[in-house]
Amino acid sequence: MSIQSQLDQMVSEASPLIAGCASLVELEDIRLQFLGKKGALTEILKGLATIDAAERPAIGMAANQAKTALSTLLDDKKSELETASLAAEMVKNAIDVTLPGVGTPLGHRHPISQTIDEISQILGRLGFAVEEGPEIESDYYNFEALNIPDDHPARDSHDTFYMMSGHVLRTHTSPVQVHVMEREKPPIRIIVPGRVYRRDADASHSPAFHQIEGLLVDEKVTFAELKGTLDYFLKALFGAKQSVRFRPSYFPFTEPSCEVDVACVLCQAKGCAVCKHTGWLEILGAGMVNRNVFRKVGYDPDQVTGFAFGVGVERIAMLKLGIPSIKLLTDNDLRFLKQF
Ligand code: 2NL
Repeated sequence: MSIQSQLDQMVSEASPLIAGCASLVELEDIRLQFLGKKGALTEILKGLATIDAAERPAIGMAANQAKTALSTLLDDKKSELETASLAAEMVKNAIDVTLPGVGTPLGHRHPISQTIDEISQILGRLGFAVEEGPEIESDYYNFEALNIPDDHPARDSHDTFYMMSGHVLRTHTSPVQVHVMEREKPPIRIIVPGRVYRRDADASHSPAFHQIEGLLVDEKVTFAELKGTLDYFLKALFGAKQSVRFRPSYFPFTEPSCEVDVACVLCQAKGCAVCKHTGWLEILGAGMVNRNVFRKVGYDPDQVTGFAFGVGVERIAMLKLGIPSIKLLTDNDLRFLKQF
């Protein structure tokens, strides 16, 4: 068979193989089979030796044409297969942008902060503005200005943290109210939330805890307004049906003074371990601001009167959330805190 015919035969044999080829690996095999070093074309060209020298250029050209024709078919098929494989890959790895995203887990405020927020919100509705102040105070602002005598047991170093400088860690937030009264004239209507310190540590006492105190000073403020304010506050906090009672008490900074109880929120006043079978829980202390406190800040006690109250935040949080131990609020165990 002439070389030309062999070349024609090679092309017509290879063409349908290339066209029907389904993978790049298979296509490479076909290329080697026909155009590789030991392929069909090389075999055919061995026959050139027996050909007349004058005819060789024409045959050479025909061989090149056959090679180019196959190369073109192979290259076209190769890019066709590559395009198809890329398209398949893209379908397989397609991202569905309409799927819901993976959410970032959200934290929340600590139950103590939640309780301070709720109390501030309730008293805010009555016009009380939030004030804050330093946790380190002089003896004057923590005790003296509040009519707490030099020999009062609260001043004992067993109850109060004293610093080398003679300053104290505030034992209540009252010094903030003293600063506000020194700075501003009545009417005053503020609440002061914050951290306070006492040398106590047992199952129900922590050396650092939170308090909110309230102070209202104006002309002709009466004990009736104290009662109305605290009754509204406790009913807003524990529910409209909540029973509230006022008992006489004593604080150096108020006169007269009282303590306020709510019917036990855990046993509905039936009697339980938390209310020590009395049916009542002591929830805050209050009173009419002592005239001596007004004198210290330069107010005339014949011109202004006022009431003040103090409430422990941990105790409110424990009652509202049904938490049995104060330690749970300070241990920062997320398994516990996440419940609220
Ligand atoms: C309690 C008692 C109370 C006050 C705090 C106060 C502040 C000023 C003047 C007068 Cl500047 N009083 N604060 C008054 C009565 C009671 O707290 O048992 N707290 C947990």
